[in-house]
Amino acid sequence: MSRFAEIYGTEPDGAWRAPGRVNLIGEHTDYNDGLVLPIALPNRILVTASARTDGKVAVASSGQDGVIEFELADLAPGSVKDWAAYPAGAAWVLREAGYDIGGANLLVESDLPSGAGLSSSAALLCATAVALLGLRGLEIDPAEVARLAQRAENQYVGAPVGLMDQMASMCCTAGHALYFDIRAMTTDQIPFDPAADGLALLVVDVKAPHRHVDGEYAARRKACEQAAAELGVPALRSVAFDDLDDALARLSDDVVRRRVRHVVTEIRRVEDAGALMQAGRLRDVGPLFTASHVSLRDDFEITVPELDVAVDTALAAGALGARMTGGGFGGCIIALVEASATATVLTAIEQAFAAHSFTKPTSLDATPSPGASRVS
Ligand code: GAF
Repeated sequence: MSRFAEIYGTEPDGAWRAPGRVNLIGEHTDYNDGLVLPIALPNRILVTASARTDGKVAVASSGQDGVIEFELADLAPGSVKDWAAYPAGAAWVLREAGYDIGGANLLVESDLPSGAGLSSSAALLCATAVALLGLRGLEIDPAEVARLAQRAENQYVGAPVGLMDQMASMCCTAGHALYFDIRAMTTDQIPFDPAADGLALLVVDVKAPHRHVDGEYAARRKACEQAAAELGVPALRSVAFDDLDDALARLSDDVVRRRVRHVVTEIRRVEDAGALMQAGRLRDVGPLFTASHVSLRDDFEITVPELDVAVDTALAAGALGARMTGGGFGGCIIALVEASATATVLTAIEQAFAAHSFTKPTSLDATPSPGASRVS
């Protein structure tokens, strides 16, 4: 008997997956109406589901004991806590948006490491949303699902995240990076196949305990919004790279000035990286990764020693470029390396971590993978 049938006493009607992501470049730019360039990972959240008609949703997780059940009609922001807040938030937002989702039994499984900054929260929201819609035969624009998932995370869970992770989970395609312009709400699929150029993209989970992540993320977002207000623009995207010095001179606070410098230069780096990748010059993207890390470390101040040691060691061992990826304060680094240097760089990072008495890092398969879909 399947695990689903053991829990719910019935076979599922289907299963839906939504992947995690790694962002190549464009960090903390999404909530500034900027540009991002993520890929989806092979690792995903899988939601197996059967329909119910009694207005109730039950959720179970292969990683947790027990079943949590709630009435759709009773859902209100924050009404379900802990991990089940994400599936509850997906159900809440679909209902708010007017979708008749009836009720469901859900089983959540994951091979996405949580706490590694690979966006397992967005993947859980997206996988639940496509499952709840799919059970009713409803197919809506993937970008719309992403927007709804972001709304659920902002309003139901209470995390002030941008739109990158949900868009990556919904809209990425195999073999491509997603060049997403948040202000224009346009996407381009840029071919991304490091192996074809004799290269490899390493993703290393530095296993750093997340420290104050939520509060620090909200503080960075607030500083950016305050700066935009001070400069009289709707979002920092409106500050042109060529006008950066003028804009910085108009800001009174040195910390805010550095936050702005990160955002404006990072948006320019995404433009440059996208153009280089389109031109087939992937090797030349390496220095942009490194410049992004320096900016995140010195101007945005969201790195931790594990991230800095991993990046510095990768570069010293011959990486073409390396940077922290994701929200910061832990998570993963990415490094662009000659394929032949993969083992050398990974070993160097492991040795450096041992020398610093850091937890042993792990590496992940970074094959650019497709966005959310029904699997059975
Ligand atoms: C987190 C957020 F969820 C994203 O929206 C984005 O801001 C990212 O941090 C930083 O680029 O993953």
